[in-house]
Amino acid sequence: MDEHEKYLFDLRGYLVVRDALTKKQLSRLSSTLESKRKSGVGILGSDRTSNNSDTKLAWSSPSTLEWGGEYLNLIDLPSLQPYLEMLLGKHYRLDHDYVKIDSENHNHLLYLHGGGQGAGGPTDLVGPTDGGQCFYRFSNGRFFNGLVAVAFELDDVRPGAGGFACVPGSHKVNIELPGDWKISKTQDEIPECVDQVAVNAGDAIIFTEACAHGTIPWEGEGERRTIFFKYSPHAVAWSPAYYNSDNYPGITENQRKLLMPPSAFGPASETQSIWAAAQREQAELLELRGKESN
Ligand SMILES: O=C(O)CCC(=O)C(=O)O
Repeated sequence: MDEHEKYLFDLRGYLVVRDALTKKQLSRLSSTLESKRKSGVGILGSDRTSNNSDTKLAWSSPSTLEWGGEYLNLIDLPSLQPYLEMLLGKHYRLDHDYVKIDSENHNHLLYLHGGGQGAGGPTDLVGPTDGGQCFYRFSNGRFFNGLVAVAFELDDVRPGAGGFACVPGSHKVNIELPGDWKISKTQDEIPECVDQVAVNAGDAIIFTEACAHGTIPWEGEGERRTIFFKYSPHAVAWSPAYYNSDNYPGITENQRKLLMPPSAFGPASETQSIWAAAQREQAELLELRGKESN
């Protein structure tokens, strides 16, 4: 992350990393997604507030990581790692991931959410309290972010088409976003302070969830397919559920670290044995519950 990028991220709350994905990665991610859609998979990953089962609450949210291959490579993509480390600190973790499709048929409202210092207000979509988990600040020469999103774009998003939008600079604002600016049903209703961010397929938008942002109703051709991977510092979680790295055979040691649940130590070597013990205990508990119910 060079000096210009640091300046722009601090100024605006987001950055576009051009060609974050190679052509090969883009094509593999896209074809896996299409084959999943064809096979009728309903939920394309999740923000981990939805679960597959009642018995394994912490570890059962759907994830695009279950699709393997290039989706696993997104966990610690080399083109993004330096940015994430600069924005989140050395030890950070993947909090949740999902795919979102914008098209004529999925024509979302622009619902601006987030906002620095809890400026989204008490009913903010990013958290029902004050949005405090999605903090942003820059002090002592470094960035602090509660949740950093990476939006991998699989399609071109032309100016005026729709897609990611934000109120640049709002990650530092101290006043709640005016209520009548939060929701726009059509592009004509969008307040002037909102910027639409045009991108090419393969680009990634990195943004802090502290920046008031949302999706502009789609008026482009075809679809906008976006894969979101969202990261937090090691001790912070947005999602109430977390990953079980054992679900993804073949992942690297570094990827395993990034899937660790939140803790004060994060994926430091001291914590690995505690996490392994917690996993063993969970497995034992589930086995006992299984025996009880038989
Ligand atoms: O469509 C987008 O890029 C914005 C998504 C969004 O609002 C979010 O990730 O919280």
